[in-house]
Amino acid sequence: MPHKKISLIGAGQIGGSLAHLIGLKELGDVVLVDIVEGVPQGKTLDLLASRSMDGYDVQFTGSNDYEATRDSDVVIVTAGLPRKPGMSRDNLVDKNTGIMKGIAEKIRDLSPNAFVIVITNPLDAMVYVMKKITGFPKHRVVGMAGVLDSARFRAFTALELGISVEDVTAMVLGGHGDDMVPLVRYCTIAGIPITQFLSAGKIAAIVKRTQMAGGEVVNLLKTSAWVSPAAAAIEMAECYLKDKKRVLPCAAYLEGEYGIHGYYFGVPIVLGAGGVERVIELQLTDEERGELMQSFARVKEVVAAVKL
Ligand code: TXD
Repeated sequence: MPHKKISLIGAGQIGGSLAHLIGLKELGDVVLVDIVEGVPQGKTLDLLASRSMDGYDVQFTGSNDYEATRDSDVVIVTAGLPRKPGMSRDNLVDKNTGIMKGIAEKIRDLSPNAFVIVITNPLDAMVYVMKKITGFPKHRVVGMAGVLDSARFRAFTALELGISVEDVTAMVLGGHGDDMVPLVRYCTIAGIPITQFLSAGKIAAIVKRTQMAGGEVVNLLKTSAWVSPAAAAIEMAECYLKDKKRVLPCAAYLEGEYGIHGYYFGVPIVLGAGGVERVIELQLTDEERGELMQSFARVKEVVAAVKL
């Protein structure tokens, strides 16, 4: 069986981690593309050398020419400017929209059958740009945010309780912004509701820390996180490549679900070989729905700033 071809547009912090994880999991051959000369080529050489120690055989190619991505099965996009301290994700919309449009045209022309995962911020707007410019069907363009945000909620809960993160489940929906919505009712420890372990105050503190977790890292690192975003996107890519049909929170294109039409928004989906195979509509309380609509209002504002 020939290896799948996975192209990574953006060979920066997240791009490099994506490439290494793809190798370790032997998900496919990797093409790294960046505008900075030497970066994809240098990271490729480094990755090629790691194969014998990590015991995997995939090919890595680094290029500044998108031609190297032709006929990709999966394309993961991190190209764009990350946040600096004091910047909101929305501050990136103008610059990253221009970058995303150019990339989307290349993906449309070179890999018309690819499954595309967008990571670049502001995520809900950038994945929207990707779909509009490529013209790909909604099941083949998805945004990575909720898997990372839910992982952060799980990490903070596990730390608070001194338990394995493996037994914590969480569902963080909505836009990838400070008003994202951790649905506490759907967060459990080994199936037991989190409310049986933590007070309302402690849970509220974890919700707040989750919502601000991206900025917490930026303030410390002076740039965005990269290990956990890469791990989240690879979890999604693996679902597609191995037809795992997992239920994950992702930015999916809605056409009436949750009362939303024509936008990307973080919702639970079934992710398999058909891409976004299904959007799952949860039964929500009025309070939960209100929080989600508040988050959606923010998404609409950011998308309104996009000039296609
Ligand atoms: O959960 C999420 N979705 C977020 C996303 C989590 C963390 C980071 N988030 C965003 O991902 C972040 O705000 C940025 O918008 C992207 C990428 O973050 P990263 O930390 O990887 O940024 P880098 O290290 O600056 O890498 C971006 C690379 C860099 O090497 C540029 O030279 C390259 O993108 N770049 C391009 N490559 C190809 N083509 C074009 N046009 C281009 N423009 C820039």
